[in-house]
Amino acid sequence: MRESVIATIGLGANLGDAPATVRAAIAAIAALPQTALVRASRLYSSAPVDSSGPDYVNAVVQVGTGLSAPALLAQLQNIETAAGRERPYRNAPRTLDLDVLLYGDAQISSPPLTVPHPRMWQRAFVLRPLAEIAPALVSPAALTAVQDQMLHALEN
Ligand code: A4P
Ligand code: MG
Repeated sequence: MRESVIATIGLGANLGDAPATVRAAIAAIAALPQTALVRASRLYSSAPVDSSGPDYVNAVVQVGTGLSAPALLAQLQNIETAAGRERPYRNAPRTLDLDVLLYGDAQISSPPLTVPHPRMWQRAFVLRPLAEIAPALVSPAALTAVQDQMLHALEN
Protein backbone atom coordinates (compact mmCIF):
# COMPACT_ATOMS: atom_id res chain seq x y z
CA MET A 1 0.00 0.00 0.00
CA ARG A 2 1.31 3.45 -0.90
CA GLU A 3 1.90 5.96 1.87
CA SER A 4 -1.24 7.63 3.15
CA VAL A 5 -2.00 11.17 1.97
CA ILE A 6 -4.45 13.59 3.60
CA ALA A 7 -7.10 14.41 1.01
CA THR A 8 -9.72 17.11 1.50
CA ILE A 9 -13.12 16.53 -0.10
CA GLY A 10 -16.00 18.97 -0.57
CA LEU A 11 -19.57 17.68 -0.50
CA GLY A 12 -22.61 19.49 -1.90
CA ALA A 13 -26.25 18.57 -2.51
CA ASN A 14 -29.38 20.54 -3.33
CA LEU A 15 -31.94 18.02 -4.58
CA GLY A 16 -33.84 15.39 -2.59
CA ASP A 17 -33.12 14.90 1.12
CA ALA A 18 -29.82 16.77 0.93
CA PRO A 19 -28.77 16.44 4.61
CA ALA A 20 -29.37 12.66 4.54
CA THR A 21 -27.51 12.36 1.23
CA VAL A 22 -24.50 14.28 2.56
CA ARG A 23 -24.40 12.22 5.78
CA ALA A 24 -24.62 8.97 3.79
CA ALA A 25 -21.86 10.20 1.47
CA ILE A 26 -19.57 10.91 4.44
CA ALA A 27 -20.17 7.32 5.63
CA ALA A 28 -19.48 5.99 2.11
CA ILE A 29 -16.23 8.00 1.88
CA ALA A 30 -15.15 6.65 5.29
CA ALA A 31 -15.74 3.11 3.98
CA LEU A 32 -13.62 3.49 0.80
CA PRO A 33 -10.72 1.07 0.41
CA GLN A 34 -7.37 2.15 1.90
CA THR A 35 -9.13 5.19 3.36
CA ALA A 36 -9.94 6.42 6.86
CA LEU A 37 -11.97 9.47 7.85
CA VAL A 38 -9.86 11.97 9.78
CA ARG A 39 -12.29 14.87 10.32
CA ALA A 40 -15.73 15.94 9.13
CA SER A 41 -17.21 19.42 9.37
CA ARG A 42 -20.75 20.16 10.42
CA LEU A 43 -23.35 20.40 7.66
CA TYR A 44 -23.94 23.93 6.35
CA SER A 45 -26.80 25.47 4.37
CA SER A 46 -25.78 27.85 1.57
CA ALA A 47 -27.46 29.80 -1.23
CA PRO A 48 -26.57 28.52 -4.72
CA VAL A 49 -23.40 30.13 -6.17
CA ASP A 50 -23.37 30.17 -10.01
CA SER A 51 -26.08 27.53 -9.79
CA SER A 52 -29.84 27.32 -9.33
CA GLY A 53 -32.52 25.50 -7.37
CA PRO A 54 -32.96 25.09 -3.60
CA ASP A 55 -30.30 26.05 -1.06
CA TYR A 56 -27.39 23.62 -0.90
CA VAL A 57 -26.20 21.48 1.97
CA ASN A 58 -22.40 21.55 2.05
CA ALA A 59 -19.68 19.95 4.16
CA VAL A 60 -15.94 19.28 3.97
CA VAL A 61 -14.11 16.15 5.16
CA GLN A 62 -10.50 15.08 5.39
CA VAL A 63 -9.39 11.48 4.89
CA GLY A 64 -6.11 9.66 5.06
CA THR A 65 -5.94 7.58 1.90
CA GLY A 66 -3.63 5.22 0.08
CA LEU A 67 -5.60 5.78 -3.13
CA SER A 68 -4.00 7.86 -5.88
CA ALA A 69 -5.78 11.14 -6.68
CA PRO A 70 -7.37 9.77 -9.91
CA ALA A 71 -8.43 6.60 -8.09
CA LEU A 72 -9.98 8.67 -5.30
CA LEU A 73 -11.86 10.80 -7.88
CA ALA A 74 -13.18 7.63 -9.57
CA GLN A 75 -14.40 6.30 -6.20
CA LEU A 76 -16.11 9.63 -5.42
CA GLN A 77 -17.82 9.58 -8.82
CA ASN A 78 -19.14 6.08 -8.02
CA ILE A 79 -20.65 7.46 -4.80
CA GLU A 80 -22.20 10.37 -6.76
CA THR A 81 -23.72 7.95 -9.27
CA ALA A 82 -25.09 5.72 -6.50
CA ALA A 83 -26.78 8.82 -5.03
CA GLY A 84 -28.61 9.33 -8.35
CA ARG A 85 -26.39 12.13 -9.72
CA GLU A 86 -27.35 13.28 -13.21
CA ARG A 87 -25.45 15.84 -15.30
CA PRO A 88 -27.93 17.60 -17.62
CA TYR A 89 -25.68 20.70 -17.83
CA ARG A 90 -22.76 22.32 -16.01
CA ASN A 91 -23.59 23.56 -12.49
CA ALA A 92 -27.07 21.99 -12.68
CA PRO A 93 -28.79 21.30 -9.36
CA ARG A 94 -27.52 17.97 -8.07
CA THR A 95 -28.33 15.18 -5.63
CA LEU A 96 -24.65 14.95 -4.75
CA ASP A 97 -21.37 16.61 -5.84
CA LEU A 98 -18.05 15.39 -4.46
CA ASP A 99 -14.97 17.44 -5.31
CA VAL A 100 -11.33 16.74 -4.48
CA LEU A 101 -10.32 20.09 -2.99
CA LEU A 102 -6.77 19.19 -1.89
CA TYR A 103 -4.63 16.06 -2.16
CA GLY A 104 -1.80 16.54 0.29
CA ASP A 105 0.18 19.44 -1.15
CA ALA A 106 -0.02 18.08 -4.70
CA GLN A 107 -0.59 20.33 -7.69
CA ILE A 108 -2.42 18.35 -10.36
CA SER A 109 -3.51 19.65 -13.74
CA SER A 110 -4.87 16.93 -16.01
CA PRO A 111 -8.11 16.54 -17.98
CA PRO A 112 -9.96 14.54 -15.32
CA LEU A 113 -8.57 16.34 -12.28
CA THR A 114 -7.39 19.81 -11.23
CA VAL A 115 -6.10 20.08 -7.64
CA PRO A 116 -6.26 22.31 -5.66
CA HIS A 117 -9.85 22.78 -6.84
CA PRO A 118 -9.63 25.97 -8.92
CA ARG A 119 -12.75 27.65 -7.49
CA MET A 120 -12.41 26.72 -3.81
CA TRP A 121 -10.92 30.08 -2.72
CA GLN A 122 -13.97 31.99 -4.01
CA ARG A 123 -16.51 29.95 -2.05
CA ALA A 124 -17.69 30.37 1.52
CA PHE A 125 -19.42 26.96 1.32
CA VAL A 126 -15.93 25.42 0.97
CA LEU A 127 -13.79 27.77 3.08
CA ARG A 128 -15.93 28.00 6.23
CA PRO A 129 -16.37 24.21 6.69
CA LEU A 130 -12.68 23.76 5.81
CA ALA A 131 -11.68 26.37 8.40
CA GLU A 132 -13.75 24.50 10.99
CA ILE A 133 -11.74 21.25 10.55
CA ALA A 134 -8.35 22.58 9.35
CA PRO A 135 -7.99 26.23 10.40
CA ALA A 136 -4.32 26.38 9.39
CA LEU A 137 -5.35 25.90 5.74
CA VAL A 138 -7.61 28.98 5.55
CA SER A 139 -6.28 32.46 6.24
CA PRO A 140 -8.45 35.17 7.85
CA ALA A 141 -8.09 37.14 4.60
CA ALA A 142 -9.53 34.23 2.61
CA LEU A 143 -12.55 34.09 4.94
CA THR A 144 -13.01 37.86 4.73
CA ALA A 145 -13.08 37.63 0.93
CA VAL A 146 -16.20 35.40 1.02
CA GLN A 147 -17.95 36.90 4.04
CA ASP A 148 -20.85 38.26 1.97
CA GLN A 149 -21.96 34.78 0.86
CA MET A 150 -24.97 33.47 2.81
CA LEU A 151 -24.09 30.35 4.82
CA HIS A 152 -25.08 28.90 8.20
CA ALA A 153 -24.33 25.70 10.09
CA LEU A 154 -27.28 23.28 10.33
CA GLU A 155 -26.14 21.86 13.68
CA ASN A 156 -24.19 23.07 16.73
N1 A4P B 1 -12.74 17.61 -12.12
C1 A4P B 1 -11.61 18.33 -12.29
N2 A4P B 1 -11.02 18.61 -11.14
C2 A4P B 1 -11.81 18.05 -10.17
C3 A4P B 1 -11.71 17.98 -8.76
N3 A4P B 1 -10.69 18.56 -8.10
N4 A4P B 1 -12.68 17.32 -8.08
C4 A4P B 1 -13.59 17.18 -13.23
C5 A4P B 1 -13.72 16.74 -8.74
N5 A4P B 1 -13.87 16.75 -10.11
C6 A4P B 1 -12.92 17.40 -10.80
O1 A4P B 1 -17.45 17.73 -12.54
C7 A4P B 1 -17.04 17.89 -13.88
C8 A4P B 1 -15.66 17.29 -14.06
O2 A4P B 1 -14.73 18.00 -13.28
C9 A4P B 1 -15.53 15.85 -13.60
O3 A4P B 1 -15.82 14.94 -14.61
C10 A4P B 1 -14.07 15.75 -13.15
O4 A4P B 1 -13.33 14.98 -14.07
P1 A4P B 1 -18.96 17.43 -12.23
O5 A4P B 1 -19.05 17.20 -10.75
O6 A4P B 1 -19.46 16.41 -13.15
O7 A4P B 1 -19.67 18.80 -12.69
P2 A4P B 1 -19.99 20.08 -11.86
O8 A4P B 1 -20.30 19.77 -10.44
O9 A4P B 1 -21.01 20.84 -12.61
O10 A4P B 1 -18.64 20.79 -11.88
P3 A4P B 1 -17.85 21.22 -10.63
O11 A4P B 1 -16.49 21.60 -11.12
O12 A4P B 1 -17.93 20.22 -9.52
O13 A4P B 1 -18.66 22.46 -10.24
P4 A4P B 1 -18.25 23.46 -9.17
O14 A4P B 1 -17.51 24.58 -9.79
O15 A4P B 1 -17.65 22.77 -8.02
O16 A4P B 1 -19.65 24.05 -8.78
N6 A4P B 1 -23.36 26.57 -4.68
C11 A4P B 1 -23.46 26.17 -3.38
N7 A4P B 1 -24.03 26.99 -2.46
N8 A4P B 1 -22.98 24.95 -2.99
C12 A4P B 1 -22.39 24.08 -3.87
O17 A4P B 1 -21.98 22.98 -3.48
N9 A4P B 1 -21.63 23.71 -6.16
C13 A4P B 1 -21.47 24.10 -7.40
C14 A4P B 1 -20.68 23.26 -8.32
C15 A4P B 1 -22.00 25.39 -7.87
N10 A4P B 1 -22.64 26.17 -6.85
C16 A4P B 1 -22.75 25.75 -5.59
C17 A4P B 1 -22.25 24.48 -5.23
MG1 MG C 1 -18.09 18.19 -9.06
